[in-house]
Amino acid sequence: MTHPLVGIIMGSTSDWETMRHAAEALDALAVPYETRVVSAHRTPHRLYDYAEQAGVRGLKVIIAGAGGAAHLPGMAASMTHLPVLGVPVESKALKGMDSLLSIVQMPGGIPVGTLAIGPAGAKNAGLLAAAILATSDAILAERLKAWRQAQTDSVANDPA
Ligand code: RP5
Repeated sequence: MTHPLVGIIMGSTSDWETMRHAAEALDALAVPYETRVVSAHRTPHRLYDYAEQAGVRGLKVIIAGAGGAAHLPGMAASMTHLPVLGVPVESKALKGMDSLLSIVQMPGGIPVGTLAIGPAGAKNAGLLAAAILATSDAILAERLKAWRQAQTDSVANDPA
């Protein structure tokens, strides 16, 4: 088993439909990751343990997705020095604006790199985690460049 380098955490199993896009981006680049449900509100002790142990266990980046009053990314960031990428999950009531604002508006001193609302944000969180890892992994950097080139090559010239 390859040791996970990225931890994908989310506040609820209901977030997986969004967060699976982060996992798929990491799959495409052969970056090992783990997935966990860790709720800031419902399982605060699980969050504390996860964030405290993440660096010691060898994780390099955490991707945290949550919706509504989305405290998970900020709370995780407060308890680890690892880079934390926050994904605002689209909420039913406020379409994810609540998630976005509660993740992005961190006070100075504890950063969370906040992505777009929903699946695009999750996908980009996976790609950004890979890019962070690629700064110290030349083979991964080549895979990432190839992935981006394939994306470029797939864009049609003509809309019809
Ligand atoms: C948040 O509440 C979760 O991140 C999820 O986006 C939202 C709703 O959770 P469920 O009621 O579907 O479990 O904590």
